[in-house]
Amino acid sequence: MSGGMFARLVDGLEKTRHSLVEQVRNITLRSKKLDEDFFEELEETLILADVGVEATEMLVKKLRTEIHNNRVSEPDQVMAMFKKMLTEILSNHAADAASVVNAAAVADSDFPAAWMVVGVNGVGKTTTIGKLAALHAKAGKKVLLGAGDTFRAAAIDQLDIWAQRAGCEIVKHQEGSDPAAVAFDTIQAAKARKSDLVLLDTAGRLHTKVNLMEELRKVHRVVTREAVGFRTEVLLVLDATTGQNAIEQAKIFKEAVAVSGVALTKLDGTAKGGVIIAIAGILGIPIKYIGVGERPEDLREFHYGEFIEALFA
Ligand SMILES: Nc1nc2c(ncn2[C@@H]2O[C@H](COP(=O)(O)OP(=O)(O)OP(=O)(O)O)[C@@H](O)[C@H]2O)c(=O)[nH]1
Ligand SMILES: [Mg+2]
Repeated sequence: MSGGMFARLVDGLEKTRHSLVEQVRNITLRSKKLDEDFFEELEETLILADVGVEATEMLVKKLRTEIHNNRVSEPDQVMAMFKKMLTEILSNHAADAASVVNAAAVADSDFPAAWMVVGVNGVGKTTTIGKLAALHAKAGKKVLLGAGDTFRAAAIDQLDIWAQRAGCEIVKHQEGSDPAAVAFDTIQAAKARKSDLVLLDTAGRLHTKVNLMEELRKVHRVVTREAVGFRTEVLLVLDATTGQNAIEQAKIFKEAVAVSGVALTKLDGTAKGGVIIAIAGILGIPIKYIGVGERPEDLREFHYGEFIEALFA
């Protein structure tokens, strides 16, 4: 990655760096010894940074063990351990994310692929599809979009604009039509046209609305049944600004449709980026993409090493 790109990542993570890394550093600087007060303060800070209760407990427990085993007594030695631990959590589930949409590193055998993009309203599904389409079209892939959000005419138009920008094709039906039928037609078209990558948009839905989740299952069934020979994946888009709510969403979407990866958007401008630790550590869903801005190049493949370096920069 070029220096400029890394600088943008560092910029995008500024608020999360402040709420997470700098706060923890402050505690280590302030504390005179590694006593109960220290661990309590640490716990509080991690929870405030949206790491979440479960992941925080796991982290603090690990840190205690590590501190004990290594006979660490100075608070200022803790920072390096903390960094190592975050790296471990993020690497656990990222190692297998040599994903199909990793345009640079992907093996040709990973194509053709059909990706269904899901998530609650306004998290950035359509934008993420547009950015992915641009990325892959540029890498020489034949991309086909499916306008599976038939809820609003504007949603179809929005995807259409992305298709034009990326210079790729799109399958669309009228507003109000059955999204499963769009999925079916998109996959048929992909087979006929020998597309490399299908990106199927879906309508935003509240994870708490049972009938809408049922509809999503139906779309997923159509995709998995029809996309024979395609590597099918379900990309869940989560909005980092929603913090812990993203975890609740992920749990429910995961039950409904076999989520295979996460795109965490809007990390720029939020202090709640600590949620990435909870997603990787507790949910165990690989994070494949992060969004740090609205420009196409602000959607980036997630690489844990680079992410940690930018966070601790
Ligand atoms: N700052 C920032 N904005 C983003 C990012 N990703 C998406 N957005 C913005 O989020 C808004 C919603 O994006 P959409 O792609 O329309 O979201 P959606 O999930 O398709 O929404 P629905 O179809 O209504 O459910 C847009 O204004 C995007 O520009 C990001 O990484 N950073
Ligand atoms: Mg949309």
